[in-house]
Amino acid sequence: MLTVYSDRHTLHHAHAEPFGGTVVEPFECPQRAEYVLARLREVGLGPVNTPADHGLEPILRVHDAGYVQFLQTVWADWTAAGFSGQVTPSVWPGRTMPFRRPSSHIEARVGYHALCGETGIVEGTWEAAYWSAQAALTALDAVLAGDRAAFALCRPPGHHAPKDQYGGYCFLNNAAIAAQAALDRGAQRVAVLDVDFHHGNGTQEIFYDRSDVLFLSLHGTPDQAYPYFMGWEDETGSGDGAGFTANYPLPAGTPYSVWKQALEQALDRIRDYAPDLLVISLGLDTYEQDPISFFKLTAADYLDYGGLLAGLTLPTLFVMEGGYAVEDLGINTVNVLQGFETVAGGRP
Ligand code: SP5
Ligand code: ZN
Repeated sequence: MLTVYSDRHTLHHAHAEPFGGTVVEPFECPQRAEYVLARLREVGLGPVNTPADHGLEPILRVHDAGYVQFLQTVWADWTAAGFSGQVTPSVWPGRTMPFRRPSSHIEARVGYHALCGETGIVEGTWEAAYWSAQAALTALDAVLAGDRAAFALCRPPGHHAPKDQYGGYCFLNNAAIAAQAALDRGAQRVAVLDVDFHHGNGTQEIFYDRSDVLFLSLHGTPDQAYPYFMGWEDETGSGDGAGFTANYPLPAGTPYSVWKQALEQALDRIRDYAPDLLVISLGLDTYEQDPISFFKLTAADYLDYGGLLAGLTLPTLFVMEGGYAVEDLGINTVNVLQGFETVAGGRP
């Protein structure tokens, strides 16, 4: 299976993350991608290509132009205001404030575009996010050209970003950008299955009122897990999209046996939908040793469910999302891809 990877991800390296009343090293760190890259080379998964530049156009099919401009200029504006460290929101348009007009102050613009406060922005964040999205688009090229599957080793991740907000370590929604690009290039229907531990709120929001993308997410219940305010079972889509969102919230301690039942329900929904393309938002933070999550999957479980995904016999694009047990992230990620290939029968 082809992997697409850009070493420019290292340009995004936040310095600190607020966590449970203290400040810690960011969980979402450059070493994550390095471990995955090392493991897929070790097992000989397949070639590793650098992304081709598809420009801003496919990004702007999903994200607001004003938001993209914000990401491009936020670091310069932050430092011009005399600030340093990393871009950090300190104020939001509160729930009861009537939103009349945007303030042009950098602190206001940051608060306007920030979903939450744990995600730092540094000088190279935009460039890293841009090439992360290009990796998803380039891996999509391979699948549209006939490869059975391809892997976009994206960093930073994307699934928490709706059209004009960043947070949850995400800036550009790589999976959504790829799904939209597939539609723009002739696909009729795309299914996005989000197996990251966290609800894919950004992807859900982007496609919520549309029937050309079926969005499904297995995740920690909003009662107990970030992003807390979304991902309930009764969020099923609206308007034309009614019935085209499916959420499977699961409680703390969920073992693979239970997680797998939810997965099989999701796979049934995908089979009924009969999409032209399957996009997997591949987060490995369902792992039993993940430091910020609470499911109980083991390394062997990743091999198993990779095979179940292949059982759909669909062209499949894997897009890297979360996973913070860094030293085991390579094994777990590549286990999903190898489990897939064992059932799918390798390339193409
Ligand atoms: C892509 C992805 O996996 N993003 C995850 C973002 C999670 N960020 C918030 C984590 C909050 C953890 N709760 C802190 C409790 C401290 N005891
Ligand atoms: Zn996650």
